[in-house]
Parts: sequence; C-alpha cells; structure tokens
Amino acid sequence: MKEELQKLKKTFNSDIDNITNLNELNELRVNYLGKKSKLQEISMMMRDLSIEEKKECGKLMNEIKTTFENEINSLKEELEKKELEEKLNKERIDVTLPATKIKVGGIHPITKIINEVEDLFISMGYDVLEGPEVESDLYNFEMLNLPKGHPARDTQDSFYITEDTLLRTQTSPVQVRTMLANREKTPIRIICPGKTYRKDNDDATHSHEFHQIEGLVVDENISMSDLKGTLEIFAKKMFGEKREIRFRPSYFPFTEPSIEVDVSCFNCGGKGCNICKNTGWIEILGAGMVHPNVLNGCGYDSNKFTGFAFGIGPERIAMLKYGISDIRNFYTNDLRFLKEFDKVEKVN
Ligand code: 2NL
Repeated sequence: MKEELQKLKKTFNSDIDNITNLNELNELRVNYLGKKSKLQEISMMMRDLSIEEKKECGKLMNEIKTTFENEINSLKEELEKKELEEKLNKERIDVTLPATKIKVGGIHPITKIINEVEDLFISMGYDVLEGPEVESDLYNFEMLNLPKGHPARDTQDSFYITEDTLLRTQTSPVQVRTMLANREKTPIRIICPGKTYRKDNDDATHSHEFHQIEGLVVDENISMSDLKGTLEIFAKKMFGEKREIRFRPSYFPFTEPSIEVDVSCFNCGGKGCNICKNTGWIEILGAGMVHPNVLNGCGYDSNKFTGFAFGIGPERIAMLKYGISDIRNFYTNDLRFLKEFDKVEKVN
C-alpha cells in the first residue's frame, strides 16, 4: 500500500507540472482529492490492514493528502495571479491616445449680431419683444401710416396669404401691438428682433427672407437728439469706439422726419477706401421720429407724446463687420462658411 501511495505521489507530481490553467487545476483536485479519487480508493483498502499498518499508512496518507492540498493551493494562487495579470494587460488603456473629437455647433453670424444688439439695448433699459411672422395688413401697413394704395406698398412687394394676412415685411407690427397694449403708458423702450419677408429676387445683396431689429422709444419730450445719442452708442459698440455718425434726410411713411444713418468708415477711418466707396461713410440703418399718425393710431396723443424709431438690418451689419460679400451665405448652410465665420470675433 505504501508503494501505491508513493506511485500516486509520483503521478501527482508529473500531472501538476502539466497544469496551465485554473480549469485544469480544478480537474486535478477532483482526481486526486475528490470522493472517487485514487486516494479515497486506497483509504478504503486500509480497512483490511492491521492496526499497526493502519497507523503507519494512515499517517503517510494524511501527509500525502496535505502535500496535495498545499501544492494545489499554492499553484491556484499562482495561476490566479497570472490570469489577473493577463487580463489587466489585455485591457490596458492608453491614456495618452488623443480623445475622439466631439463636434460642437457654433452660433450663426446673424444670431451673434442680434445677441450683441440685444445685450446693448438691454443695458440701456430696453425690453426685447417678439411677435408673429404672419401678420394682418392692418398691423403691418395700415397702422404704420401706409394705407391701401399707398405707393410705398409697391416697393415692399409682400407675400400675401389672404387678402388681409401676409408674412410681415418688417418687425414694426410688434411695436404697434405693444403701443396698443399699453395706450399712453410710458416710457416705451423696446427692440423687436425677428424674421421678415419681402418678394425680392435673391442675389448677393437681396434675400426674400431676412432679419430686422427695430427699436422704439415713446415718452414725453423725446427728441431727435435722444435718437442721435442712442445711435452713436450703437455705432461705437458695433464698429469701434472711434466711430462718428451722421444723419442724412430720407423718407419713411412711418417716421417724420426720417433719416438714414451713416457711420464713419471703420476700415479707412474716413480717408476713403473701397468699403466706403471713397466717401468715408457707410450707411448702417434707417430711423426717424415716429409719425404723429402712427402715435395717434396706436393710442398715444401726439400732442403730448413723441418718440423715435429705427430699423437695423442684422444681415447688413454682419456683412460689414465680418467682410461677407454675399447675403446668400447666411442661408445656404454651408458648414465651411459657418465654421470659418465662427473664428472671427470683432473688427477694431
Ligand atoms: C429701414 C429702417 C425703420 C422704423 C423702421 C418704426 C416703427 C414704428 C413707428 C415708426 Cl412702430 N417707425 N420703424 C422707423 C424708421 C426706419 O427701418 O430701413 N426700413 C425699411
């Protein structure tokens, strides 16, 4: 029996040498220490031995069993460590690899201009108001001193939806609505940004869909000099602190007097260049004192209240400020244009 045990030890030694992973090791444990193992078989045979022999063999058997267990356990530890290391090696992450680029959208140039203008006028106490793009003929034309048949309606060829609804040609109907809702409550200090529509043939400088930011101030004792001071602040903010402005007489049905406003050229400073067409001045917007007919029609007694209004074209401001020569760039959504533009921050 002793020989049996020695033999078993030998085969165990050679078997354990061939173990390469935990599964094989587990099999080995079942083979050598399990209920149907060789060791168990030998211990059954011990029943027929004498007490002396039982003692001796039992001792040897326990020693062998302990050796098996110890060897299996230490190999188990070794293999577990090895498998963990392999796993960690395989799953190693290279933290120095460049990260996947996440594409972020930019702010559209027109939105940028509108935000900038809004911020400026909010800082001067104005409210920002929006209104419907589908308007009534009444608010879009009639209340703005443009009765049916007025020649200025022809120059604003419009998209009519029904006989008396249309896509607004300017954002002034928002201001009309505001005055009507407040009736002699003053002051009114608002700017109204938004989309506007005119039946134009699109080219480099015309678009049938464009934006406007209109401003309106109504109170007692509002004069042309308030308008001039306000627009000077606007011109300096948008085109640089050194800018000057000048007023030229003009005509709009809803203002009297009406003016066009020029800013001294931000490119040549007034000397003359191709941007200002050698005049030293660039037209930036139209404005005027609110026509008495508009004030009266909207519920403000024109003998008591006066006001100024102005209309800014964000497309025109963006084209000047960022040197864009074709208005269609704003609407064709070419990412190369929008991306390129997003890098530009400010003139002067
Ligand atoms: C332009 C400049 C302008 C106004 C818009 C306005 C609004 C009300 C009353 C009086 Cl409610 N005026 N807006 C005034 C002057 C000019 O826009 O180039 N328009 C075609």
